[in-house]
Amino acid sequence: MYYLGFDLSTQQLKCLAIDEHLRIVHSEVVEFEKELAHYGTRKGVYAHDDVVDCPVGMWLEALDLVMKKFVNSGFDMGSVGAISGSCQQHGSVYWRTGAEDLLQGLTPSEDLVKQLYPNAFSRDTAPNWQDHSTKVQCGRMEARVGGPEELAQITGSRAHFRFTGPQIMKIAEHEPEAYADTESIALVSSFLTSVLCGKIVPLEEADACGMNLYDITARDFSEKLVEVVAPKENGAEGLLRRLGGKVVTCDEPVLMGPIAGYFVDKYGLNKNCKIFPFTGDNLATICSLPLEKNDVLVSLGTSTTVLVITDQYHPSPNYHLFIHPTIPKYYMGMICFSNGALAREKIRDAINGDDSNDWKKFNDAVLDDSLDNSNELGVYFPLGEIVPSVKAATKRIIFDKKTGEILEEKEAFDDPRHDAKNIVESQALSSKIRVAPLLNGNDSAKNTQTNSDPVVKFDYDSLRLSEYTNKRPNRVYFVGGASKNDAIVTLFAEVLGAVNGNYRLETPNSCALGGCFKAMWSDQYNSGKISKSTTFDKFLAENFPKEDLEAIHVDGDIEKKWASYNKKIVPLSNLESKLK
Ligand code: XUL
Repeated sequence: MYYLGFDLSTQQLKCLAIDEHLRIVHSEVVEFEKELAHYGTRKGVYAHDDVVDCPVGMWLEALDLVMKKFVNSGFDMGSVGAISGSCQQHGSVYWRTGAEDLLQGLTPSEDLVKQLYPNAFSRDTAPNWQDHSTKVQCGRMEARVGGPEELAQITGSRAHFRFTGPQIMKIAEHEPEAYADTESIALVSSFLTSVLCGKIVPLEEADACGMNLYDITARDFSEKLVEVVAPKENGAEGLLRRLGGKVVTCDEPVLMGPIAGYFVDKYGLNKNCKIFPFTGDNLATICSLPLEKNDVLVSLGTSTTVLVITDQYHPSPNYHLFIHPTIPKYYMGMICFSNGALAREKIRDAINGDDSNDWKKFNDAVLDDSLDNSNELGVYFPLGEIVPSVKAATKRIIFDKKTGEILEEKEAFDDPRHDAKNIVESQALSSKIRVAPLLNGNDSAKNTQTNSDPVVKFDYDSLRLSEYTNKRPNRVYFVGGASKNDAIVTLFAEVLGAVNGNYRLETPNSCALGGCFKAMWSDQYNSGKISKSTTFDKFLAENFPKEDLEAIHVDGDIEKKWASYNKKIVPLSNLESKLK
């Protein structure tokens, strides 16, 4: 038996197949700009000023094309047991009245695009997550509930341009005819699930948390927010109806249906092949790894993204909380920093004094124990930062090791090698601090509790210092370009201080793979092949091919190092309070 996982991202549609040992056995991809060039997208989107959107027809063509590639490769389509997948988040697809009939009447003699596009849609395009044309709408949503903190409390995020609620508000207002002609609004994830099922299926709950409309604690759409998006006189009930009323929850895997006859007749898929709800790409990423509560995934790309598995609902306007796509009562925290590799590269180049791009000197400095930076701290934000929410700035300080007070601000450290150590340290420290309120206290860290326990302020939180020093991740997983750099990853691991180890791995396929794993677990759970007590995390803990994970060795006395980095928390709070 095989399991398929799709990943409909901005630039491509990928499909992976795994076998029952969770090994990838086949993969196909369709690159939008290259292979579907007649849509004229650049990197998969149309961008005009602050509006960024994607043609829905291109996605339909890509689905047929990727299926054809699978068949042409000789892959045994009849042995696929179940399908799930991952899609770019926040985008919305507008099904026109009568779309369901078109979906149910699909015939294998024509391709999807011919049968559905544009007839099945009241808009040709779906807003893309890079769109930033909804400032006015975001303002209204926050104002309706009392501000960004209140909106984050309800929906897990403050208002964001790309989130679906503000996007729908704009469309309802600017395109009233298209809106009136819309029977059902899908997220990209529920759109693709619907096409595969040949019927319109509900939104998936975890991905619905990326809309600014879903009340995470009440686990229902927020009436207030639905009303602000489509005011009563304009059809708030109509919006709820268009959203399908209820989402499909993530408490248990819910079968969305067997695959549509179209795919059976055309590509030889088994008529019993099951479709399970697709989710958002970041949510699928956490399904691609054996992540448990308090585990943290650090993606060291151009920017740094930190994902955390938590049972603590502690929202903040500075990050996002989503319902976990596969584990009941858990959430996924997503912290997106804007500064990452770019900022480190600037310092690397300054130390090298040339543009060789060589990391040797930078890395030597990062790992140099004789380079004493115990009373130094630096923040390096060549781009405006999201967390903390401040303008572009670089600041270096010398602080009092006893009190954490800032003694001196410096234009430069005497030796630029200090910047190398300080940037990696402060980037990691910032991650550690933002993750802490989402972690459970950890007994093994109790001995580091200090007698004086001052209140420290970060972002919207004023918490006791011990709230930061007593919280350690269970495991930390590193992915992304800079995770290959031993020096950077080792220092990050030291500062984050995981209790049960640090790992790194290459994840070119993580979103699609998360879809495969979800499909396999859902199928086995639903068919009784595994017991109902085999939750998704247990399933992966037992079955994940562990040889794919590389353990990161952290030298020396971890507890001592952990304690020394904790001494920088108060000074960092003082330093951040000076940024605007
Ligand atoms: C997440 C986000 C992006 C897209 C990329 O909030 O907007 O990561 O999901 O596809």
